[in-house]
Amino acid sequence: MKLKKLITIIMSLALISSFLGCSSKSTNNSTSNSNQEQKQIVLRLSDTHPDGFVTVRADKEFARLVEENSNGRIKVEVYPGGQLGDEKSVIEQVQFGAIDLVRTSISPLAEFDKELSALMLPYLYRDTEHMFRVLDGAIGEKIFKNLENYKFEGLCWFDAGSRNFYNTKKEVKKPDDLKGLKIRVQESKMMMDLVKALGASPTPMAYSEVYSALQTGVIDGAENNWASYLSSNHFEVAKYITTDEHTRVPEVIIMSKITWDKLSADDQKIIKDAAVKAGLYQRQEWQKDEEAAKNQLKDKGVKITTLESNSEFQDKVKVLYDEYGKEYKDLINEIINTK
Ligand code: GTR
Repeated sequence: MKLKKLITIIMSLALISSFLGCSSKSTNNSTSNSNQEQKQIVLRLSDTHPDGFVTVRADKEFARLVEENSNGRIKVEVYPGGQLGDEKSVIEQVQFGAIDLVRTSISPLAEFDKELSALMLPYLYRDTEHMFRVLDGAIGEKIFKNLENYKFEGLCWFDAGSRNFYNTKKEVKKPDDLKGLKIRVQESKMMMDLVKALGASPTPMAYSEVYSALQTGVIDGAENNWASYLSSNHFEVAKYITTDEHTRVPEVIIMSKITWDKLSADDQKIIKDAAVKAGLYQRQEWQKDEEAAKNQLKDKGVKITTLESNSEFQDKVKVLYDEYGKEYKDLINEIINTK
């Protein structure tokens, strides 16, 4: 009996002590886990361009600054090369919070917030400086404010130069030469209207599919800036390019409003400040890369048709100001009048 009682006591003590030990351990664990959870934030940023491209370098600069200014607490993982999907589908995922951030051209984004179309009208800006005076000022701020209604938080503006037409078939010297050509455009209504206004037939398509579509003749041409024309290797299959500079389409890093609203005001500030700095870094790098791309393309035997004047192209696309201008007349005038 005595022995049995002793065993029972010993077992009960062992059980109590193991319970206490366990619970205190698990309390410790859960406390440190929840601290950990509160502290560590991992965000995913998607970019359609490949590693090494100027936008991806700027994304990584953004990630570096965020990590540095949060003492390693906030990490931005950069996914280049469209690993998380094509631009339009990534924007959708950012909208419902499945992806936190995307660096994107505003062309596909304008499908979500129509007001952005006004920022990419053909021949709108006098030059890069004019464009950034608009975007870095009150107009850019208003645009970002409006984006919140579509569940996006605008963080910064990137440069993407101006876009030119290129094709597999022939030299294009005037809009008429584009007649009958099937030209790939971004998934954007305005880009389709622009190509139609010039007499060509637009085919919207994801960026990743353009190379093989050019190669197989599904399309005859496309349009883009110098750096993308080089990095996508489109020049290998479409070697006729014309310097018509039909539009300057700014680019952005945007965050999902769902992610943004979960962050503390301090963390929001860390992210916003880092993005603005990364934007300035990107713009400097852009100038260098754009020039280098042009030179490399010349060396690679691309046939560049340099227009002395693009006034014929300008005349043809004026109709877009009628269509889009009605709704955004004030905004467009404000842009034009920005000194
Ligand atoms: C590039 C832009 C990309 C993508 C691409 C395209 O100039 O940087 O974000 O929009 O054009 O034509 O799809």
